[in-house]
Amino acid sequence: MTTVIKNGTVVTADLTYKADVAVDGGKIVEIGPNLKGDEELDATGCYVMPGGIDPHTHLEMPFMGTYSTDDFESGTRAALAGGTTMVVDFAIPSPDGQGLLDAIQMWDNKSTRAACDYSFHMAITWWGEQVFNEMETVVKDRGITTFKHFMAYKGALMVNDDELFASFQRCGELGALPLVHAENGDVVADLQAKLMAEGNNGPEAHAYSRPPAVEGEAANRAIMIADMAGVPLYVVHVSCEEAHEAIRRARMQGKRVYGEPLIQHLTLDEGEYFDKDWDHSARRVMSPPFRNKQHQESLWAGLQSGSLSVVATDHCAFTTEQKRYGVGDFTKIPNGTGGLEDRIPMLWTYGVSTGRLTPNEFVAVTSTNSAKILNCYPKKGAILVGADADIMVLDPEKEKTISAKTQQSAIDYNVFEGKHVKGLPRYVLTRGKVAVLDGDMKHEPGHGEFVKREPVNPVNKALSTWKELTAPRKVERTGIPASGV
Ligand code: DUC
Ligand code: ZN
Ligand code: ZN
Ligand code: ZN
Repeated sequence: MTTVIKNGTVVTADLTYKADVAVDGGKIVEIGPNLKGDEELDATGCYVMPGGIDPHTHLEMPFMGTYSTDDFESGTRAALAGGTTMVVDFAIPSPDGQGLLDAIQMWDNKSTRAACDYSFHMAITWWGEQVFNEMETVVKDRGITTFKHFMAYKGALMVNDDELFASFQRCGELGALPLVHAENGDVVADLQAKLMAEGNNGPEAHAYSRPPAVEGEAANRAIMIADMAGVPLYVVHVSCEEAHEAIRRARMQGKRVYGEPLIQHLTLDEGEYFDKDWDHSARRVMSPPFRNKQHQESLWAGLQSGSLSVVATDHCAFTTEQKRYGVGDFTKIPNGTGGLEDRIPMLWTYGVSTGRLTPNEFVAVTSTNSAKILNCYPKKGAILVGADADIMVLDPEKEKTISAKTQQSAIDYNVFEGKHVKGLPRYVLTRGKVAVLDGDMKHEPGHGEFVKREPVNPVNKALSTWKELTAPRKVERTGIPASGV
């Protein structure tokens, strides 16, 4: 059966043109004028775009004494409702020595009810020979080519510099890409203890315990360690100028470093933590925390200029009841916010409608760039014959006010509550299956498939160090030089 999306304007990361798009067997089979199909979807006045890819989610994640409430079923339902057709979640081994393959098995079990396609990043939460060896199987047999490292969450998920350097080098050998959660976990732990000792136990103290310098220091450190290991680097949830500045500088030096801001940091600021009731602030506790307006401007500038590459959500949704585990001790508030359903309409409203981003740039940062960096392009992130028919038809005139009452997520609030958005999906197709039809959910739990990825990444070095790389110097120690040096 052929489905044709008719009369729309195709918008990709680099082109805008009028065409119909025909879909069959889960793939795009034809793009052109006046196509005929068994089923026709009218896209008059709409943009036909690659479905969104969210490169950073935590569905049913065991974390801080509980599990994030949106699982692969409600999480991918929320994704599809908001025009996202692929999520990349994190398989996280328990740091007490769980094997990588064991953890993947757990995430395989969690993801059976996914309604859209998905892939995994692998987290490195401890280091040893078993991890070193299993990384090869993870890359070659499981098609997981990205490894995440937490530089924060001391005593839990955090890894130290020796472990970072060892793992980054292993990534280099395997053609894999390391990711970092860049925050200095030692400094955070110390600031948390001081704030608690002073009686600052409310959610606003969460923001004070993780200032921008904590993030900037870790981003710089990770970039330098990646350079020494000769691997590219992907910095997740870049929230502030200090981390962005490190990424910008690295890229200017020829290093392949990618930065990922979140829709939350782009559109919500630190005011959410102050002079608000406990529940309001605690619901917005995530790491890194929301920042002030200057940091937000830095992130928007990065998307415009290309120094930041993709927009994600870090979707990690906890109910109000779960957030209340931290009453009297902000360090026990489960860290995380939702955003899967809202990322695309929020970015369109605050990014494209304001003139900050062009529609093509919007497609690049919501979909195509992730597919390229994570190496699943053009299966994903493309409107091309042969690509998976993951398609979002965006109606720029359709509007709504975001509310927990109408959301797909399983939690009881929404951090964007009350925001008016204009630019919503009219249709969403996941591998050819219509999952959203004029606002009605037609998704099918279990339809989602795992997306395998191939290793590819090139050696990464600052331009200034390429010489050493191509012609290693052998230093002969023949005594003290007669002059100079
Ligand atoms: N930050 C969060 O807020 N939640 C999940 C993990 C993380 O790093
Ligand atoms: Zn993180
Ligand atoms: Zn995360
Ligand atoms: Zn199906």
